[in-house]
Amino acid sequence: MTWLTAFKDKNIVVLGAGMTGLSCLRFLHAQDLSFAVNDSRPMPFANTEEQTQYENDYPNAKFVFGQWQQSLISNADIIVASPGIDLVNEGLAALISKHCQVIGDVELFCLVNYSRSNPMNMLAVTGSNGKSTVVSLLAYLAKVIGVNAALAGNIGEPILDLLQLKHAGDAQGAHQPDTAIVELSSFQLETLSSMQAIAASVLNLSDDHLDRHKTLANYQAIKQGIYPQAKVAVVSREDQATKSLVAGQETISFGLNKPEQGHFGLTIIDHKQVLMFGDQALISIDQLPLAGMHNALNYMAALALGYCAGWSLSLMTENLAGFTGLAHRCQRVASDDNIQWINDSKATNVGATLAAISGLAPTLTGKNKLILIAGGDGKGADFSALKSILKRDVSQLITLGKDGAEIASLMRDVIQVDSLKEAVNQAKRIARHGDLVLLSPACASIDMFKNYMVRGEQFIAAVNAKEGSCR
Ligand code: UMA
Ligand code: ADP
Repeated sequence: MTWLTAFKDKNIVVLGAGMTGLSCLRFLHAQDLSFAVNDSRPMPFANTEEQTQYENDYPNAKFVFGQWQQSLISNADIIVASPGIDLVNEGLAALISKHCQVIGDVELFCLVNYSRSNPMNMLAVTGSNGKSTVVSLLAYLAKVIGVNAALAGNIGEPILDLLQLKHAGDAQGAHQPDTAIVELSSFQLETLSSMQAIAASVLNLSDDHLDRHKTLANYQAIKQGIYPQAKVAVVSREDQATKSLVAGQETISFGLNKPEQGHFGLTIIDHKQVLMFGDQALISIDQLPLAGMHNALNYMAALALGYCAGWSLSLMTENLAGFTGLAHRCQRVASDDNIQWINDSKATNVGATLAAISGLAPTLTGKNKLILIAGGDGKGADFSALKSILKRDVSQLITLGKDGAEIASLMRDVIQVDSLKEAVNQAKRIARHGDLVLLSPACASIDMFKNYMVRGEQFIAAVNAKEGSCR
């Protein structure tokens, strides 16, 4: 039975009308399937005109907005749930029949992809931090070395759109991606079971999304669910929690020490830290633009995944330096005040902020200070892991947002403010030439901003604004 036969004449309900839901809508419509789209927001579209346009363009879709429709959900044979919808906390799990198949968009992609005679290869990346950096680096390497790959998943590109690309390719004879480079969140992994990736990696693991997953053990188990769906596990020697529990699975590791044959690591040659593959020296990390040991690990993870896909290690290494990183991840903000302003707005959990501080503090010389701006929505995280590094490396902490006070309780003489602009102005007041001001919130932005990009942009705007002063 093909996936399409299994979907024909079934009650299909798509939950959520965001990026994922709309990609499902486009995909199911292209297959001539009928379905409903249910979103609890009264108006998930930009306006009523847009909604009318959708209703006209997709007559086989029934739109139900403003509440979860119980009868729709309890009568569903197949539910395609958007990753951001917490089925348990939203009370939906209790409504769903035990005969209903609950899948995510990535699972639907896999059902379709692997039923084709020439499926796309998949390289899959998860972890608490570094996912977007690693998949973007992989996509960059694929492009420069001539591999026909496309980026998808949690990075903001719904994966079903790759299949549509493939359809369009079929029709028009255009190039289709051979490889899907997929960033997977824990939310997406919860509804995924049919992936057959060439290689997959859990990059690292630290507290995140505990408001939904409740315990670190549960979050870890969900992340670990990526390995049974991959041929090779790419694991970090720096983090036991990333190791594959699949018996006998082929494994390639990466870490900050000298590697064994067939693994990636670091060693010192002529006083320089050099990336190694077994005993083969690849490149010294001072030639690479992404600084910090966390990025050395990211480079190795990307090389290991590309290597599993059969990409030339020497070509990848030659081109590593061409990737200059993503915005809002430890990015320097141009300023003419001799203060180093660093925008790490994407640090939405404790692990990312720890990596930023431990990467940047050693670069300060003499009496120069590190001033940290942190706070926002902590998603239920335990911030206590920050306590010792705050004491060791941070001279002044400025906090804001929903969980700002909790972070402030970790240290003395904290300045607590109500806005990012005020935080920057306080930093301007305190900072002296050569000091470093780091926005690395350890929290999501949604309590105060539309998203982390807007938070980062407001930080840059406040840094460039003329009010406030530095001595
Ligand atoms: N919705 C409800 N009720 C709810 C929650 C959501 O009706 O209780 C509806 C919203 O009204 C909205 C839709 O669901 O219309 C949104 O669905 P969604 O939250 O799953 O978001 P999408 O727009 O589909 O985007 C998702 C990922 N978002 C989340 O997992 C929260 C995107 O990752 C991803 O890029 C996209 O699918 C394509 O794969 C973003 C993200 O923030 C970047 N991810 C989290 C992270 O990285 O920390 C996990
Ligand atoms: P993700 O997609 O997993 O959120 P990003 O690449 O967007 O990861 O980076 C998110 C945050 O994590 C940024 O603040 C970045 O500086 C930090 N970061 C990147 N790689 C790592 C890593 N390997 N370990 C810890 N923090 C990291």
